[in-house]
Amino acid sequence: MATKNEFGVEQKVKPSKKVLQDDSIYAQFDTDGDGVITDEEMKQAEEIMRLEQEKVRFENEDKKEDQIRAMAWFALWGMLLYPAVILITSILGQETAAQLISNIAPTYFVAIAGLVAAFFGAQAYTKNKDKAADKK
Ligand SMILES: [Ca+2]
Repeated sequence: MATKNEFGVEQKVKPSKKVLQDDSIYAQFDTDGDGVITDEEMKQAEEIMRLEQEKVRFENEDKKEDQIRAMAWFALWGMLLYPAVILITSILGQETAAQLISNIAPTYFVAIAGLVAAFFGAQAYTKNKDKAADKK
């Protein structure tokens, strides 16, 4: 916007009010719909966005924990069923298979034990970390 003053010099005139462009994505912050976005409404919008982010973060954390828990259970069940599988193959007369599975067993058990230990270790660690965070 430009107008000429009494000396004929063009001057830019500031609009007295700040106006949002048409279809502005920030128009939604005007919660009471009076066309004015107050500092209060701005703060509210910020707070809402912060809470939503927090919620997404918690949900992701929750999913991750479920996944790890399922994996730990799967590993434990594998450990429990391992001897049964050896027995079954033996009963079915698959002596070679039974022998092969038995040969793998030491490696398998050590690996699974490591996995489960890591799981419990991580659990204990995060629990301690949460406690320390609460104390702050
Ligand atoms: Ca408003």
